[in-house]
Amino acid sequence: MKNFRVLFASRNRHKFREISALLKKVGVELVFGAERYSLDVEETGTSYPQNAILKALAWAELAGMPALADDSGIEVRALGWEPGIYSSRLASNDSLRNFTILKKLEGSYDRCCRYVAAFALFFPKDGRLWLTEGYCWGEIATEPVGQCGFGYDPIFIPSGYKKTFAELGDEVKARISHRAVASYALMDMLAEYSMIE
Ligand code: ITT
Repeated sequence: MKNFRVLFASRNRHKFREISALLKKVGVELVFGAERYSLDVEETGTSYPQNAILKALAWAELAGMPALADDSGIEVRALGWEPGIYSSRLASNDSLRNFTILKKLEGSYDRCCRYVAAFALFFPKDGRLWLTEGYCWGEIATEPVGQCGFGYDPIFIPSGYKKTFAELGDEVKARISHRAVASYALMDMLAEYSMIE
């Protein structure tokens, strides 16, 4: 498969690390957008794909190269699947966001949740836009545990495991996370693309 460079349309370095490692295997060299440009795209969409498209288009226009955006979040069943697309806006930092979820779930037996990620890859040269999505089901822990990962990882226990993503570490997350699943679909599309280009 031929190698090519894609701008990662994001200011989140954790996401960048995870997706770079996943897509490196298929010859994609991701360039971290925030390291090159200063851009804050207002997320006015009402769904993950809509917000991912807004980000991919804006960064691709700025950089004049293909741009990949990730819009993601956590959805908690007992909270009516909130915070969802508002996950990064729930509170001002990661520990407060985790605390907010734990507080809202105090005394609740239903701890079911899922991570969702939507990817948008936009090619400004020919206007092609690819969308993929990934889910990862799990449960909300009773307290934050672990040092790995970022965001909600200290309170997210993926289905089939007894530890949080922050305890399980990069290797497990790279196989089963919402971002990994969205990447698998994108890898198939990229493989096809490099065959016809
Ligand atoms: P960009 O929009 O610049 O990419 P962001 O952090 O604002 O960065 P989102 O708007 O997509 O990204 O918000 C996603 C939020 O969902 C993120 O801030 C985390 O709090 C949470 N999240 C998403 N994926 C996660 C993961 O793998 N582990 C932990 N938390 C995650």
